[in-house]
Amino acid sequence: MSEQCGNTRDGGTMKEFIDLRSDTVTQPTPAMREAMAGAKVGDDVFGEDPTVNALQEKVATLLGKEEAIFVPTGTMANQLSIKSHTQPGDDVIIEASSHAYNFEGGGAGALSGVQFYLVNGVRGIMESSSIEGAIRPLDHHFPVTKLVCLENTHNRGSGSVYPIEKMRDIYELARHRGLRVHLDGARLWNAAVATGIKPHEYAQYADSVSVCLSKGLGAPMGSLVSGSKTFIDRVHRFRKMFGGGMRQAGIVAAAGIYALDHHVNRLQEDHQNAKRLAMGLRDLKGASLNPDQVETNIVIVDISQTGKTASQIVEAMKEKGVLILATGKTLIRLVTHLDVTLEDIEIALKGFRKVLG
Ligand code: TLP
Repeated sequence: MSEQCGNTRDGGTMKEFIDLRSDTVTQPTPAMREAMAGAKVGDDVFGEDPTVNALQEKVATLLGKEEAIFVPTGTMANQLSIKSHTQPGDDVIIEASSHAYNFEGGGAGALSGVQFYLVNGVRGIMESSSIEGAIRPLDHHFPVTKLVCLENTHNRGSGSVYPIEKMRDIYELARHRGLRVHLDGARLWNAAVATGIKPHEYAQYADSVSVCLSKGLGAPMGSLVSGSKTFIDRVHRFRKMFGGGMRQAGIVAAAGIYALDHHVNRLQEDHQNAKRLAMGLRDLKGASLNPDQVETNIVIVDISQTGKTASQIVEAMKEKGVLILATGKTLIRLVTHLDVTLEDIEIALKGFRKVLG
């Protein structure tokens, strides 16, 4: 049973846990549920769901792309993009701690028959020179390098933002060498809010961009892939093949439209809460992190100085009513979101003081 708890955003009911495991854990707000209940729907496999169509147009416009297509998850969005850009046997250059390489069940090998060429980045950010070194020579012994995958913000890089100049350099290199670029923009909204750089400005340096509605934006599900009309046509075909063609999906697309209209600017609040959390943790003896490196809503802390494992800290914090995630033997991850208030952060810090301090 939890010892501490905080207030919910919509009316002061006490919550059992402050959940900092991920920004995927949010509950749809009452207004979002209302938008979902009132959505006009149709069969999206026939292209007849007006709400899905409206969402797709909205996201294509926000990203400055010809078209966008609605899919159930960020994983499917990334995997469809990889499938649509490549042939079996191709090489895909990707950063070693990226989501599509580590956390998508080996999908790229299983579904697209490609292999990854790993490049080490700094907090997930790669240099164009490292990518250049990873491109295979044109020789029949080698796989064909076809695609470069970027992630902005970078999950395991503690929500780091890709500097736009680095994205531009990588995109120019890719064009010069005949490669395509896919951007995993599951949290591109966070990058845009943190920097003031518009999503379409980032998206211009990628041939395809996947974005999620179910992370910081707080929708219950849904992601989109955007790109050229020809590319999205290919994705459409593979979406059916992968089993992602949905029917009256407007019910959930409505949550996405609501989230884009109401929950983007407020991400700033999540970033401020993450910063506060990082500053509070820095002052504790057992925690090692640099708050300057917390640019958005993800805080990664090394707790090796406590002499305990991350799993032990996770259990001890649960006793204090705070849920966190172990992302390594001595690493924990904390993510701020729509259902976490500044008051919750202070309560969480109180718990950490007892557990780490
Ligand atoms: N990330 C989840 C977990 O899978 C780790 C999380 O809690 O952070 N790209 C990035 C950068 C992501 O962080 C995630 C989800 C995805 C893609 C996949 O999205 P979903 O969960 O919708 O398949």
